[in-house]
Amino acid sequence: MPNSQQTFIMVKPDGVKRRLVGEVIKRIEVKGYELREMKLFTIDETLAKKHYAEHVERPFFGELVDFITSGPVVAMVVEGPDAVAGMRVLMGATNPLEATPGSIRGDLATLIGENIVHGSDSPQSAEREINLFFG
Ligand code: IDP
Ligand code: MG
Repeated sequence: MPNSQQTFIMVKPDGVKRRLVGEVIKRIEVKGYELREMKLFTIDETLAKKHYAEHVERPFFGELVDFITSGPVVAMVVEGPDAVAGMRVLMGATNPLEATPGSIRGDLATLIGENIVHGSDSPQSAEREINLFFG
C-alpha cells in the first residue's frame, strides 16, 4: 500500500464519558483506515507525564495530566496510507473553535481542553507513542 503508516489515536476521557467512542471509530473506519490494536483503560500519572512530556513547560501541564488520568480512555493503533497526517485532518485543529466542520473536533467539541481525541503529530511521535502504550 502506498506509504502505509501506523499512528497512535486515543479517545480521551471526555469522549468516553460522552459515549463518542463508537462515533470516533466509525469515522476512522469509514475513512478507510484499519484498527490494529485497541484497549480501554485508565492512564496512570507516570504514563500521562511520559505521553505529554513535550508539554512539561506549558502552564496547563498539570491540568493536562489531571484530565487525561480522570477516567478511562480508548487507545488505538490505526493504520493506512499516510495515516499520521490523515488522522490529524480527520481530527481537526486542536482548538475546536478553529476545527473545520466535518472533522471530529469541529463537529463534536467546543473546548480546547476537552477536544475528544489525541492523534500523533508526526511519524516519530507515532512510533514513540505506540511503543509507550502498546510496546
Ligand atoms: P494536539 O492534541 O492537537 O496534538 P497539542 O498542542 O499537542 O495538541 O496539545 C495537547 C493537548 O493539550 C490538546 O489536545 C489540548 O487538549 C490541550 N491543550 C493544548 N493547548 C492548550 C491550551 O492553550 N490550554 C488548555 N489546553 C490546551
Ligand atoms: Mg499533540
